[in-house]
Amino acid sequence: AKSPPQAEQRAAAQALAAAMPHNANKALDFGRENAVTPPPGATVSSDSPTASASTLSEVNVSAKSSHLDGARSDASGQVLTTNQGVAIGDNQNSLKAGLRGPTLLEDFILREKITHFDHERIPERIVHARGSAAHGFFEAYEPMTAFTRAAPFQAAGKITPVFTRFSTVAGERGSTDTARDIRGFAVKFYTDEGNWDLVGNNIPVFFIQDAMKFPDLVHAVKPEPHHGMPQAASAHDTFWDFASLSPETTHTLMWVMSDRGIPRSLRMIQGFGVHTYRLVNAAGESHFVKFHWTPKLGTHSLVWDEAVKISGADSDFHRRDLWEAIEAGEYPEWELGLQIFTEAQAEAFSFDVLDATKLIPEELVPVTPVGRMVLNRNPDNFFAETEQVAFCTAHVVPGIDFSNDPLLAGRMHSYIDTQITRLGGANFHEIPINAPIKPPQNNQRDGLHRQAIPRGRVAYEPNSLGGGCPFQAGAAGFVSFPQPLEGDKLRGKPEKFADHYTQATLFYESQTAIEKAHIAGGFRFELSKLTVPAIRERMVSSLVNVSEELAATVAAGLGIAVPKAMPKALAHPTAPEVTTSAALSLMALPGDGGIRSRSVAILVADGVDGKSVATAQAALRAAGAQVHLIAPRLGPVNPASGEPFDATGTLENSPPVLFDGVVLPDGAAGVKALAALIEVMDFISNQHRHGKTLLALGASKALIEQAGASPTLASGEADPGMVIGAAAKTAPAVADFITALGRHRHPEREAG
Ligand code: HDE
Repeated sequence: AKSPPQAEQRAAAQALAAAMPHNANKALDFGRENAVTPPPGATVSSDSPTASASTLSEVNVSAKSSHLDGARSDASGQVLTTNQGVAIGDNQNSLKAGLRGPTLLEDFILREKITHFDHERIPERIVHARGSAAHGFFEAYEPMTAFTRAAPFQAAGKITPVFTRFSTVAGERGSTDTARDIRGFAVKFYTDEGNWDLVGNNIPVFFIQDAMKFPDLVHAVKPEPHHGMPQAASAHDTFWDFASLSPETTHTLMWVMSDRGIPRSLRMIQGFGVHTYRLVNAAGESHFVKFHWTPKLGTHSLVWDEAVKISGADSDFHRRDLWEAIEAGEYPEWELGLQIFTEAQAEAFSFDVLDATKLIPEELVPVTPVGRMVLNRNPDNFFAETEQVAFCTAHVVPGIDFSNDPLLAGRMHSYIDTQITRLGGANFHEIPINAPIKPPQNNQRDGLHRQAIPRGRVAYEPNSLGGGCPFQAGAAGFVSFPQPLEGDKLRGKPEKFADHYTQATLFYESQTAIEKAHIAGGFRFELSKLTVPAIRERMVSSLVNVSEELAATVAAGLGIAVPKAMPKALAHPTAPEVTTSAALSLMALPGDGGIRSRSVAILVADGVDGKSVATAQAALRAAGAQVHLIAPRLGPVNPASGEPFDATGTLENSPPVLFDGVVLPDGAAGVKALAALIEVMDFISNQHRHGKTLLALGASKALIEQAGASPTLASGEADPGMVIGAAAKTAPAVADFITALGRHRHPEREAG
């Protein structure tokens, strides 16, 4: 039973949680001392089309959030019970005949507890098993009524709650976050007119053109079936065997081998709907559309050596980054943009818009920004929300419709079908995270785990006994776009689908020199892992059709001669409209040059100059970075003068790959202590090697020298990512460091 003090405690805890929608302690790590917002006054409901809130965290009180309230359970102040609600007296000991005697079958409390435990696991997703998700909202900039009647786009400022899940594709549920892979980017919009799922990826094209090939693709990339290796990796024979025999994969291979395959953060990836969809307006007119999500923080990636080491240091690297940023009130944000085009435009393109291995260069159809998505609330429970959320491309609302893309067609079937096994029956739409805001009304009945209790004796339509209810909505409901069709029933592909290389070349030629080098490095690494040389050679012969330069670089890295070009399926493809497109480079979206939410280590030991630590820490926090004081051991650090301060991490538990930059403070004694440690040398040389930003203050310049990290580039120019500050000039040096860190990385170092 609830005692009054417990009830009071609970009320106080709830009031506190409402007053501080994000975690104030975490916010401090991100330099947000003053960012705690007052308790929200107004609530935002899906019924108020132009709802506005004065802070982003207020929008947390969204229609979906309150809709989920009924399903939330909170144990504070409550007594422990069985699943039947019976209070449990002793949760430590099973029921026995004598203290040393046998345990009794009668012990229903033990049996219930163990039985439930035995059934805790559900099948993981066949692909995209590893994922991380958050709640948030979509806000439309302007009404898009000329193009679509879809609820989220009907008014400027209109708020629609969303739940967004990011994922890797190949790895199992517990696999590492920084594997080289595509990232899933799936958004569930809880619109006023039902749920709309935009189930996309961080790469705008896909490996294959027809759903018929999907099981083969997935079987090829998953761990090889005889020995179950490798985990979360495409660097093995079966994947490249399939890929090299299916040249339609080439364009997407280029993207995955680029730095897009190893993002720095899920908050720094683009998202794409991939397929051509349709927008349909209230008059029933249709336009084709491609969906683009653009991250406010810009697009940033890891380098391969770093990604590999992060896998060991923190295999939850992306999940933790997303969670902690949201906890701190550092809400990630994306702009939604649309490429809208007509059927006539599509006819004229050199490629087929129904082919998911092709993109539409922005030079042909610009991306129109239409709204923003902010993720501002972490899930309450990983399993209930992130694991049980069920996306499906067929979940659309009036105003959104499909194209004839044959890959999309297969997805329409697959997603619902797979949930029936994964979530144990046809009623998965009733799981709170999947339920639309307006409760569904229809005559579907029964099935495993049914939650709703439909009333009355009518479960059919048409009916008179139920007054004809629920009744059809007619034109107000979903009406499929009446696209005229013609043609014979047959298996095959349109001709332009056979052009497998033009856009792979477009992508490669649109990259900067350093990105091209990384693409070659990606292919070199993956192909070097193969045990069958013929597959290696076949793949390189395909790359010759993309770029002779690329094929030659990869071949040299593999120690083989450049093979003859693979014969093309289409000898004379239509000439492309553009041969380079700036938007295809990761450099096209550098972000705002700020360092908000970047992670910086200050290496400290007894005897460092406390003032230089404090100055750097304060300036970095003021700029929004997370600052970590990394020492040889935990506990207090005694600076040369002034008060001791606590280390927040150790050289052992916080390796260099977890940080975007490092600060080495002044202080002769401290520098001497750090100089004696191999971990410090390793820290500096890894940061240097991975293109990170380094700051050496005063005496610590010696550490940089000892670690062999040169302040000059091979070209003889000063390294823009290496800031050496003279003693007593800490503040300007830290300011330079902050500017340099805003570049994210200094790849020019790789030239030598
Ligand atoms: Fe998926 N995909 N897919 N896919 N996909 C699944 O659905 C499938 C494709 C994507 O966070 C599965 O619920 C087929 C393209 C994401 O829960 C499954 C084909 C794109 C997610 C499935 C494709 C995607 C999935 C596995 C080719 C980018 C994770 C579990 C015809 C536009 C969603 C599940 C989440 C998940 C089938 C191709 C994105 C088996 C048959 C192209 C982001 O149904």
